[in-house]
Amino acid sequence: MMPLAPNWRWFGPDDPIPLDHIRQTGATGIVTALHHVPPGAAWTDAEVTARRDAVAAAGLRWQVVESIPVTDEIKTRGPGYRAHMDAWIESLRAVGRAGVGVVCYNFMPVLDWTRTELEWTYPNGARALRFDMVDCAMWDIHVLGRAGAMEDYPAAIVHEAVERFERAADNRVAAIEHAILVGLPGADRGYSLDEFRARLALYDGMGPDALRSNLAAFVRDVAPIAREAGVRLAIHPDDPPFPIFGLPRVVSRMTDYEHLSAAHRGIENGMTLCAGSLGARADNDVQAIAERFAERIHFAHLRNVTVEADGSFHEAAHLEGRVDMAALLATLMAENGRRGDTPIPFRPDHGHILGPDADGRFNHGYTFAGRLRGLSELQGLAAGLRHADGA
Ligand code: DNO
Repeated sequence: MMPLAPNWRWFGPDDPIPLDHIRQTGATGIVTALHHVPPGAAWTDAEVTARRDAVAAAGLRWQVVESIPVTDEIKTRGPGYRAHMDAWIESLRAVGRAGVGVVCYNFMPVLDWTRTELEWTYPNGARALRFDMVDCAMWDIHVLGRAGAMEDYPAAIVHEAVERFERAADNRVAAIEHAILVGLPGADRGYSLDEFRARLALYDGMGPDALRSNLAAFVRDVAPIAREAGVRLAIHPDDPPFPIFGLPRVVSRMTDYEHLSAAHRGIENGMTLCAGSLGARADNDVQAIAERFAERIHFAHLRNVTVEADGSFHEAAHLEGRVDMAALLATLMAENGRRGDTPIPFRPDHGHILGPDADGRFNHGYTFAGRLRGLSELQGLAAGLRHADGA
């Protein structure tokens, strides 16, 4: 067993949590992106190396790019496709030249990760992110007014959504909309309701097969370039890992990874094992996915999740919830040992809002104390596992 490389996500100079505080957490690597460059535009060598050097000046190393945004133009192969592809590839090459070895990306249509509640009070008084199936259905049916929305949820959820909407205060509905469309960091951008509708229309008539074949084509185009550039690609799973708002989802389950790895066998066609995203569906066995595709895991997001009876879920503390973190860490460290090259970078993914975080200086999901708790627990668990293993 070989230790993983502890990383921390930093949103760049605008992140309220500075690099010198991150360094004190025990993280040695940084996960970041040029968040100020608009999606679809190329990253220049000058900007990439400046960011790398700023991270290095703080005593840390930029190990993972999360993410170079893959635009809807690329995902749909619509107008603008070629220009956005060229830019994506140029950015990939710039990252490779700067010596950053892993690029995380996703293929989720329109929305990046999605929650309906940003500050759900956890039983112990901390606050956590939550996805409420009924709130999602309520907003979809009554506010977005999407054609066919009612058919996309089980009858019991629709029934509850209709009832809840009758009683719901306007500001509660507005808070749900804010959480879905603009509240979360790391997404390429936020949307107004009209912009969101226009984006959804880009996918009109596109089912999972068409999106899957666009993803396969994307991977076949970029993987050989990544290899040449010395970069490993790490696709992030859908979060949540099921279709929402009528949009297809193709990176949610074991079978999706089978299709994906068949598209390009080279190891540079890899994945971000996001335990919390994959864990948010009760029929996903996260451990089985990790074991089956261990050699393709180039980056890990470690966090945990509790799935509720109606399919809603909330973010649990890192060692609680339905993912067996000890088993997962053991698998990743064993894989590290087999590879014997650069250790797999991981980051404590998300954290609760804990005591001192309440001053509000964080991006949702990316608190200081909450993630520090997560990182510390994960590092402690990893040390214990290695001890037990005699390493
Ligand atoms: C959320 C993140 C996502 C992730 C992208 C990767 O916390 O895991 O925003 O960065 O989906 O492209």
